[in-house]
Amino acid sequence: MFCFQCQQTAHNTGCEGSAGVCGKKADTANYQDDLVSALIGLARAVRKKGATEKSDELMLKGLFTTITNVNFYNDTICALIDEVNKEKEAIAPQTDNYDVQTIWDDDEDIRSLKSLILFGLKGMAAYAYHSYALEYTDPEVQAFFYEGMEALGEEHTADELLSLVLKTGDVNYKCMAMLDRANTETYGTPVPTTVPLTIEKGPFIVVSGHDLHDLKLLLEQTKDKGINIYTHSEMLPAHGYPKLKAYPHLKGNFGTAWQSQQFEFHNIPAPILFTTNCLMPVRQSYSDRVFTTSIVSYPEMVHIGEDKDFTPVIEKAIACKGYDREKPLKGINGGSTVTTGFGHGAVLENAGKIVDLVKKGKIRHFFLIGGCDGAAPGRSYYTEFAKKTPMDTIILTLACGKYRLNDLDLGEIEGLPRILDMGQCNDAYSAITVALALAEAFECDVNELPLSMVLSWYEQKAVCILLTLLHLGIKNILLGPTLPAFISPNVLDILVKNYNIMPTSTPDEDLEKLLGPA
Ligand code: FS2
Ligand code: SF4
Repeated sequence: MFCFQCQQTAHNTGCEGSAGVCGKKADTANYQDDLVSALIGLARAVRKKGATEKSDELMLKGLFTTITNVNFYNDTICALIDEVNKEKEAIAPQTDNYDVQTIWDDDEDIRSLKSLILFGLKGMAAYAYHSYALEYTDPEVQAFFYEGMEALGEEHTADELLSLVLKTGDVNYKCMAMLDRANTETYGTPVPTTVPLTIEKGPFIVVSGHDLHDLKLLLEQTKDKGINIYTHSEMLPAHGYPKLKAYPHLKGNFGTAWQSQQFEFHNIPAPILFTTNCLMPVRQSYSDRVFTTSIVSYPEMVHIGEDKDFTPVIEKAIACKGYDREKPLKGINGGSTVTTGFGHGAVLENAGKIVDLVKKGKIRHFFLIGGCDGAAPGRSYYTEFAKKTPMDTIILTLACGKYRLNDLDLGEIEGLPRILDMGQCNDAYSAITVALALAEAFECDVNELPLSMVLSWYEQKAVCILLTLLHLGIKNILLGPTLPAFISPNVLDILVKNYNIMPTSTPDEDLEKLLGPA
């Protein structure tokens, strides 16, 4: 095995040997590579003869399956490889697959650029798949999966690959816009919402991952059954959507970000449903309570299939009985509630007020502190950074990295909370929309706004978001806790020269860099 696609890769160079840091075993990693190789074959076939509904679905499913912390189960990966090969043969017989190992063995700059495209496409596939679940598709987005995947199996110059890297960012922007439309048209525009972290007594189910459609189906199936539903990790923003918050048994949020699950789920008296990443290797103390659905799977865990009949999860919740009294859980800074629902709809409703506060000098600066969380000790940087931001600044946040700071009480500026949770990682689209609207209101370039992006990355969705920001010409991004291992020194040099992308250092140093001396 060789894998260096995520932030926690071994020694920040690559996972090799019998298993990765995430717990993915060597044979699983190799099957995932075989799946990518087969998907390149499928892309070649489609580029020759045209796509089918099946090939569209397989491309999204296949790429999503190989994202970090999604799928640990060889049987489902091998079944998917067979399906991809069959579809490829049906479309254009005798089209060759491509051995993705060729990329890992290539010249380091070509490998770096192709990795940016491949990992960006994996992230984008997750967003396209969530849209697809809500019956939203975009032919331009779909076509680019085939174009990008085909290109990975061809020889290209670094310049050609660099333009494909930026095109990945461009198309991902459209993909995130599609998912934003899908979510808001289906569930309503998110509204600011306070979410308790206390678990009420009685049976409950914890729902993790990003798939709002699965959550909605579970809410329907648990209606009036005396079972409460709690979100976990990236599912928290669900509380802001009017059509989801309308369910009275959607009670609150359980725990913090993904990397704490083995500790937080220890002996939990309830089942946990994983709709997407991030699933960690399952510990025995809760292994009879983990359920997977959709793209997620793990050996020996019960998988809820396409019929989405959640009866086994519901029965487990009843059998586990929940806590026998209220369980007051806390955020990592000791807070007992968090807020969410500040997507572009809610924030831009206040656009006039915000512009006014900036003009009056009441708001000096905006920080987007967001992205993935993870286990690296350096990630406490983001908590410290948030705590040190001056009182006349606003923090926009999103994705699971927000658990580092979302229970802090940082006060308000004239009624506007200083921390605004915009949603999941895909709601980076909301942050971009707000930034572009502010640039328009101030009649300036987005890089001239009093706005700094302090981003944390972990898996491949963060890669496609970063590419979108670069495509939009956004400069001076601070990226941590480490730079991606797959970015070669020469490629980094290009990113630094063109975009002034910077690694995070210390909160004090970075705040001074962004705001000037205190
Ligand atoms: Fe967090 Fe994990 Fe959201 Fe990432 S729950 S690191 O998949 O996509 O962000
Ligand atoms: Fe290593 Fe990350 Fe790959 Fe897992 S996904 S094997 S931790 S690089």
